[in-house]
Amino acid sequence: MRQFEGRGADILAECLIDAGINLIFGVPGDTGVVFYDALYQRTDQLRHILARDERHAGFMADGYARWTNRVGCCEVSSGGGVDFLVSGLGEAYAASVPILAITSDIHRRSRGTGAITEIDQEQLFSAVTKLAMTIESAAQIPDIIRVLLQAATTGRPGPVVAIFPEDVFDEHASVTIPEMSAVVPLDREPASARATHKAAELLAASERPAIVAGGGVHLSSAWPELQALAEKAGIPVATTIHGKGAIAETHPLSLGVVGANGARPFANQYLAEADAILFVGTRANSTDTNGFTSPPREGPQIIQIDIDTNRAGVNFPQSHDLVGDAKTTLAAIIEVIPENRERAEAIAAQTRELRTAWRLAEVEPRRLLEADLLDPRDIVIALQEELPEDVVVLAEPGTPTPNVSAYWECPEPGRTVIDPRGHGPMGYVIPAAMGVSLADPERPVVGLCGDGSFAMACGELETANRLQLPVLYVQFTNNSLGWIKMLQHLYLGQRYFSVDPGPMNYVGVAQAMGLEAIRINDLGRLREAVREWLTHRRPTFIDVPVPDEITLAPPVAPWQAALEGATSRPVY
Ligand SMILES: Cc1ncc(C[n+]2csc(CCOP(=O)(O)OP(=O)(O)O)c2C)c(N)n1
Ligand SMILES: [Mg+2]
Repeated sequence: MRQFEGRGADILAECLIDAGINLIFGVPGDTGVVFYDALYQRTDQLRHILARDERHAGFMADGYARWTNRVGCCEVSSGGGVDFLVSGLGEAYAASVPILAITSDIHRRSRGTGAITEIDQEQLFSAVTKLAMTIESAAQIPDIIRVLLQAATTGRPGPVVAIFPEDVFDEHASVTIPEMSAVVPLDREPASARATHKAAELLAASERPAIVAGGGVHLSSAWPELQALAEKAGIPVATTIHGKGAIAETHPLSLGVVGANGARPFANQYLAEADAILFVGTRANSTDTNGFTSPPREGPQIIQIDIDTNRAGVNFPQSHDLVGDAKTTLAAIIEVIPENRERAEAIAAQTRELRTAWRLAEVEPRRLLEADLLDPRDIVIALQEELPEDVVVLAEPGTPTPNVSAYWECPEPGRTVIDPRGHGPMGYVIPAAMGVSLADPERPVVGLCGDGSFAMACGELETANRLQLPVLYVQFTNNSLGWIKMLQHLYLGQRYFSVDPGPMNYVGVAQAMGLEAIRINDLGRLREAVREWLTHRRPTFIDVPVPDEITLAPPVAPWQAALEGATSRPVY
């Protein structure tokens, strides 16, 4: 708690500093220039990262927040800026990522005049934020920022917006700045003791139990508790894509990713046959459960831990719900659940066998129709073999997501694979990888992209070059919106429509943005290029030609079923 006197813009900057925020991703605009002046005077405490597009400023803050479990901060201006930022927050909202967005707005005197950039920002942001508040006087700034940070970091985290009419930035005030925090989670309330005991009883009584861990385990840093429960009670752990890495995927009790996108078939099968499932910190939606078959809605005993009352049990209405933080609730279950080392050993042996058999089947080279294309599976495996264990990998929708989910194996618990599965927005990885890299500059960061996504985000590569960020982008190039083409292929009689844009000189574009860029269609050469990159860590782009999904189906469970004769299109 401290006193401060100055312009609204200075008060805001001081609040951010007190909350421990030291990076802001943004794009300047007319209504925000006074805030930029406040930032200009504080560059030693608050670093502003100039993005080239407001969507990307949102995605950078999102990547930063997923990696650090702290609030990511972005700022944009009225009109075009806020319109674009909506696209940068939708993913974060759906994926429970804490972001504080600061927006400027027209002068209060101009309201209703049809001023250029005028729009109702609270309404605009209402579908992509937990809370959007307009600040009507400089004196209110500290309290409102504190409330917004609290909203972003408690319960199910998410984006919040502070909207500043430009004259509030100019207004002088003398304020008390209260204590505030930008760390997630702010509270760690466990579920009730009664609900916890019942969950422990149900799990102990089951014969074929399983845990499905989601992104909530990462948000709550519940990795040690998850592993300890699995080991004590003998329960194998699958994860959703957002939960990937919640337990080390090399752990004997790990089943890897489950669901409709990137699951190992044995994981889906295990979940389909389990008699008790503990969901932890996951929406447990159709994609996470392979269309509610792994596990099915009817039959097994479902237990669901979620911090959000509105989430626990929604998709499995007969579930036993535990409303609480993942870490403390798992710890409470561990306290009361009986030890079952015998079951742990038996399941570990079985899981090891399934995993080994699957791995062996997957090392067979697959015949590709065109000789100079690489198999996305082999690219992912080669990258993992060449990259150090502490690398963070980001995966774009399209080819990267199912291949990384299935073939990348997180060696340690933690959110080292970041995959935007809230909405799956194309164009996320190029900027989000920069957010991770800026949060942790020593760490190697690798973004796996698609060519369709590249077209949406390539302008941002200039930022990676300007800041000389140690990011390696590897693009799976099929010159197609391959994912959608595959849907037309499987379910719409191969009537391909508007899915084949013209090819682009991707390497040329990346070079023009200042990156080292190269096209590689040989696995050995790719390995060499990765090793080279590790020695210099300059921003680099590698364009790798791959077959599209219709030629070589990725591990997407409903597609594999369709190829074997199933006719119904998956419903999200
Ligand atoms: C912003 C946005 N628009 C549309 C979609 C729908 N969509 C999902 S995957 C995909 C194609 C992606 O193409 P590309 O990046 O080249 O990946 P590929 O499937 O070819 O590997 C599209 C259009 C989306 N996910 N995001
Ligand atoms: Mg493509």
